[in-house]
Amino acid sequence: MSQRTLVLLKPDTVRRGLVGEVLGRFEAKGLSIVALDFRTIDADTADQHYAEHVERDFYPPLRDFVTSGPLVALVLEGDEAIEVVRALNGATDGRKAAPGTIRGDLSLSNRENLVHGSDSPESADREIKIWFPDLP
Ligand code: RTP
Ligand code: MG
Repeated sequence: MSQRTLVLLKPDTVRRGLVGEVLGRFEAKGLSIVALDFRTIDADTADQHYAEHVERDFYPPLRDFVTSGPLVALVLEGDEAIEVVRALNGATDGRKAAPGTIRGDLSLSNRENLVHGSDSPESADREIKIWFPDLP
C-alpha cells in the first residue's frame, strides 16, 4: 500500500556533506520525493516534532542538536514507505545499526544519527502536518 512518511536529514547530515549520499539511497530504493525543504528550526518546532520525547532525559541535548543548523525535511512516498525508510535508516544507535543501513554505514552516535523517519501512519500524518502544512 502506498504511504507517505516524514523524513529529516538532520543537521549532522548537512554539516558532514552527506545530503547527496543519504538522499540518493532513498531515491535509489524507488521512493518518490513529494516535498523537500532546507530549513533551520526553532525550539518550539523541535518540541512539536518530538512531542513524545520532550520529558525524557535525553531530550534537551537532542533539541540543541536538531536546532543547531540547517536540516533537510522531506516527504517520501511509495509502497510501505514508513517501514521501508525505517529499515534503510537502521537502528537508532549508529554504533549498533547494521552495516548496509544509513546509520550503520555512516554514524557512530546514538544522537547524531543522520536521519529521522516516522514510526507509524499516525506519526507520519502528525509530522507531515507540522513540517508541510500546505501539502495537498
Ligand atoms: P527518529 O525518531 O529520529 O527516526 O529515531 P528513532 O525512532 O530511531 O529513535 P527515537 O527513540 O524516536 O529517538 C529520537 C531521536 O532522539 C535521539 N536519541 N538520543 N539516549 C539518547 O541519547 C538518545 N536516544 C534517542 C536520536 O537522535 C533519535 O533518533
Ligand atoms: Mg522516533
